[in-house]
Amino acid sequence: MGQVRSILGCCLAAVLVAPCAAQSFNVDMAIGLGVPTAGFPAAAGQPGFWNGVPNPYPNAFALKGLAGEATAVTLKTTGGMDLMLNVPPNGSKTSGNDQRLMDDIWDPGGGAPGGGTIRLEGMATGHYTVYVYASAPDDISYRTGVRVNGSQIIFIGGNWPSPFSFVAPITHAVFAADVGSDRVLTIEVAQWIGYSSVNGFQVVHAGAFCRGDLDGDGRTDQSDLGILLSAYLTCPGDPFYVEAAGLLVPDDPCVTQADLGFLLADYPCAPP
Ligand SMILES: [Ca+2]
Ligand SMILES: [Ca+2]
Ligand SMILES: [Ca+2]
Repeated sequence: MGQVRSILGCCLAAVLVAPCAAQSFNVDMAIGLGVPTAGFPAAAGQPGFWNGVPNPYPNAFALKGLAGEATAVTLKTTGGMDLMLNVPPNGSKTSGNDQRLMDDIWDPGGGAPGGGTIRLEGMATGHYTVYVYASAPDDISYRTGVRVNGSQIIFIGGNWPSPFSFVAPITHAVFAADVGSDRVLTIEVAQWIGYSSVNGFQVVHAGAFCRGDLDGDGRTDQSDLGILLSAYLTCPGDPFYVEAAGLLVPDDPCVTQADLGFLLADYPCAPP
């Protein structure tokens, strides 16, 4: 089907109440065949709002979180174009939300073999698990070689199961990625066989670097200690109570010596 393609050619100011909400995203690259509905968990098992991104998108696309809420995270893609490929041999096996995610793709090379980059800026620092769907609906021989934040390249593609289900590395691959103080996550199409295809991705927050961070700036420092001390020995309902401080150690909601000890054990902490 190569011919077909050649023709088609957070938290910052804080609210001293809770740490930065964990940042997780569902993103559908290409919207020609629609965008999955919010109940769709895909391979990550992460239901929630799906962002639909038309490509290329060189400006800042504002990503929404799983609850459909606005976030400070933006997405940019390099050149190429979107294709609708609800065609054999793979695309004919999907329908519904599977088809909305998998059968319309971003071809970063624009119809010619090529690579490209998805760049997320403004991410919260921390550990993430990233599910990248990069499998051609129109040819089982194509492979898309993906890496995330400089990881090893994984080649994705092949013969989709029938009835359709998600199987790595045929439909997607799973990457572990750390977002450091530059707050950037990049998903790069680094190599390819035939043509490259990107269907979408899911970003799953897998933990903070600094567990004593109370103001959401990614670090555990004097500011967080100050927040805890100002709420020290308070309980829910007390004037200066801070829930996040009381729940550092979730044994009871009051801000106790256990919470102070937990914070001090993480003090000071900064992302790499
Ligand atoms: Ca889509
Ligand atoms: Ca289909
Ligand atoms: Ca902090």
